[in-house]
Amino acid sequence: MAAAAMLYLLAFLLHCLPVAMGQYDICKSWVTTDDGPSWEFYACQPKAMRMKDYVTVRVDPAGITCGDPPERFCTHENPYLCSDECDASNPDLAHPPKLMFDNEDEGLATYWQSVTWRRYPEPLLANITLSWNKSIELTDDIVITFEYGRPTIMMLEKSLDNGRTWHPYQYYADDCMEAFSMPARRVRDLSTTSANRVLCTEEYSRWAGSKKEKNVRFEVRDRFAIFAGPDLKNTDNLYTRLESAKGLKDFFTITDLRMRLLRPALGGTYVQRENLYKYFYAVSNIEVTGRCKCNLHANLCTFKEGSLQCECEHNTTGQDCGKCKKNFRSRSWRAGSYLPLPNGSPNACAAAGSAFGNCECYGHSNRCSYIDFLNVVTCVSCKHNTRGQHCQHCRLGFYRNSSAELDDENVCIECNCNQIGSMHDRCNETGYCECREGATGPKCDDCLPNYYWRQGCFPNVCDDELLLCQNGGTCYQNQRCICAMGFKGILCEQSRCEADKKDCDGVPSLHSSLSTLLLGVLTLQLCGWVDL
Ligand SMILES: *[C@@H]1O[C@H](CO)[C@@H](O)[C@H](O)[C@H]1NC(C)=O
Ligand SMILES: *[C@@H]1O[C@H](CO)[C@@H](O)[C@H](O)[C@H]1NC(C)=O
Ligand SMILES: *[C@@H]1O[C@H](CO)[C@@H](O)[C@H](O)[C@H]1NC(C)=O
Ligand SMILES: *[C@@H]1O[C@H](CO)[C@@H](O)[C@H](O)[C@H]1NC(C)=O
Ligand SMILES: *[C@@H]1O[C@H](CO)[C@@H](O)[C@H](O)[C@H]1NC(C)=O
Ligand SMILES: [Ca+2]
Repeated sequence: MAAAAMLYLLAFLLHCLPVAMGQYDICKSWVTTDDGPSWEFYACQPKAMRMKDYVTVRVDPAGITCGDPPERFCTHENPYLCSDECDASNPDLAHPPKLMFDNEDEGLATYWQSVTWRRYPEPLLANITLSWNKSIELTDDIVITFEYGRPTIMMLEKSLDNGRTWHPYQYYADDCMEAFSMPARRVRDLSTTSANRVLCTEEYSRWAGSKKEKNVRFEVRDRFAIFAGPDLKNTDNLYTRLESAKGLKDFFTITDLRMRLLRPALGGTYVQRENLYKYFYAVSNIEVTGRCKCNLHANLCTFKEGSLQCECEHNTTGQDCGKCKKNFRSRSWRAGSYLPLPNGSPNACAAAGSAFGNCECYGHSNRCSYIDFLNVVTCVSCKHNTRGQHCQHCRLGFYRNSSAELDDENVCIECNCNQIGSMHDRCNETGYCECREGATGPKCDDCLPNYYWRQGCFPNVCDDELLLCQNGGTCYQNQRCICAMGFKGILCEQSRCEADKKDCDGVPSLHSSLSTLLLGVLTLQLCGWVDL
């Protein structure tokens, strides 16, 4: 909360400073032109922040944190003095995950610690997952500080969709070929076309003494330096590249980070089975520096109800200012742009009926056209399956989504009428299609009672009620009777008259019903066996 107040103060101060002070710091300013005073708008972004203050953390698997039950451990420097203790129930000896994000007093490292590798040779694996529930653009290196030695193998993964999907971000190993079958590379050696390459580095995994080298980095600065020069002075070129190189901005954008710790520090030698108390992970700090992604529509980002949120300007709204405010949707939403330098383009949302003729298109079109002979302005090329002067109707074959507003991308739902069962592919306002004879259901993909489905609905030939198969025949899928030996006809109502006349004579006597008798007689007559 104090941080939020600070930000407000900072932003307030910035408003009083001239534009030239920082790049993209302010979203608008009150300027006086020949036409009088008015607002001028600019692309803007929030200040970079220490993101560890807003993170939620999860450590997996359950039971990986040391101290429950209490256990002893020792260090690579002092491998035979295993007197250190981790005890979750004693605040002085506990090492919970939150100690990766605290503010440390000078010289006193506080850290999360894992259990020791007592299950060797089963691998000692741990995941540390950081979630912000907000997209963040990295502006500086991610620095992970390990006490008692850095892992010999680990990898960094990131998510851009709040943890639904994950992607490798960087691989770390003392031997990249052996661990990941990847050649070792250094970020410093990347070029302008490979600045967003995912690589394996050996720089942070070799044993160098646990006190000397504690940090594992994800190098954001070195990647920026490819465009902005070694001292990061040429920010114009960096911003130009971020805007124009496909996928580059997204590469530095995250909502979640995951450290997959795959093998602990070994102290520069092989695993010594007789002393497994010195193998474990201990992380004292995770520094993530970045800014809220607000699509260049906000210069403030505040911590509200447990999550970071952009304070959107330019009449945009949403956590990332990712859409236009209600009544400001006369053209499609667009992110602001760093270009042209130095102030960028705000790409603000426009009110219906302003600046844009008088034509509301509910955000489904960003072009209007004047039709001279009708004297109307009409939206051109309505998207999202809409049509009409204001893109206010659904295209044929679509119907209105009753739970969506007119300016929602999902406003029109496809009818999806069954091609065979329905008359055409249009449907009514509730999505019901018009069915052919015998078909039913909203999409006409079912049959009415007494009809069966076979490339469309056909009336039953036989069933268990009115259209019974006769003479011991059985009804096959309502499509035909399978007749007993000696009978034929749609309902097996006819006797097969074969050479032996006795067979035919026998038929009527087997059945008592009059109708059967008559049918039998009829059949016999047709066959020419009986002269009436
Ligand atoms: C760590 O996360 C990965 C997915 O990113 C998963 O496959 C793996 O099982 C997890 N490991 C542990 C120890 O939870
Ligand atoms: C994530 O942020 C959104 C928008 O601020 C909020 O509605 C939601 O409750 C948050 N989810 C969690 C798990 O914090
Ligand atoms: C946003 O809408 C307000 C009216 O509510 C208007 O005064 C302001 O100029 C608009 N801002 C932009 C960037 O269009
Ligand atoms: C209807 O609109 C709502 C709101 O946008 C959306 O969540 C839902 O998926 C839409 N329904 C269909 C069937 O597309
Ligand atoms: C659409 O058709 C179905 C089935 O014929 C009917 O129940 C429904 O009332 C119709 N909806 C409208 C809005 O006409
Ligand atoms: Ca700490």
